[in-house]
Amino acid sequence: MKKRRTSDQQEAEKALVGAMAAEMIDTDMAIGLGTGSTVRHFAQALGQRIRTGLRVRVICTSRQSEMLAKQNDIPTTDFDRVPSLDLCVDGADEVSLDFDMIKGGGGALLYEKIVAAASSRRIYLADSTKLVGKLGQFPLPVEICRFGHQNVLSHLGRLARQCALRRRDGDAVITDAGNYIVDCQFGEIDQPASLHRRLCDIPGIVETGLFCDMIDMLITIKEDRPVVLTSPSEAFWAP
Ligand code: A5P
Repeated sequence: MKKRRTSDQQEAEKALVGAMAAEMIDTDMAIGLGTGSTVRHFAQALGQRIRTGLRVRVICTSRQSEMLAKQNDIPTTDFDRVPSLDLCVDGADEVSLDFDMIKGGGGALLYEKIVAAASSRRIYLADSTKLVGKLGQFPLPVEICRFGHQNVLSHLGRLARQCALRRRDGDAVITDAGNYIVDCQFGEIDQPASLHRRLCDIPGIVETGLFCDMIDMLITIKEDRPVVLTSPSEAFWAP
């Protein structure tokens, strides 16, 4: 059974996986910098290495990650100057035993997926609360175009058990790309890749938070220590 974690323990786990990822960065790498509270720890540890001589450039996946780069003295670049990345480092909302993920809790899923696709290797960081048998407890974020969103919402409403336009302080959240996010409950997701394709067939759906077959390396926590996994056959958590 999954151990209960206090928020302090969860934060400590995020710091451990973030620090381990920062140790894997070699000088002169071009890196995709993910978004979220786990990546914040990675950025802090990377910033420390940069201050002692490491040379890297990052492409950010959100305004929030641009802020992180700035706060930690991490030089940024863009796809005009660096067409492809050596690796990207990002967090996850859920990781299944099959190494599929739900991402987008922070609303950056579109840029996160673009950056992941442009990276030769992808490292994902997950504290132990993110490890699940099958995806679906965390509502699936789906990014949709604002134009005609009413139709897409009713389409999603027919497919999902529940879905809701993401709001903050009463207003619909607008992503860095200018779209809306819909959070969808599908129950347990048996076939994430086919659900992703089905959703992407709906005109107006820009991207889904299903990240399938994208993990090259998962850094997570086993028995209170950070561990590196490279294949679903190494997944150790209970379904
Ligand atoms: C951002 O849109 C997300 O995909 C994050 O990477 C994910 O939500 C993980 O966030 P935390 O590290 O804050 O849990």
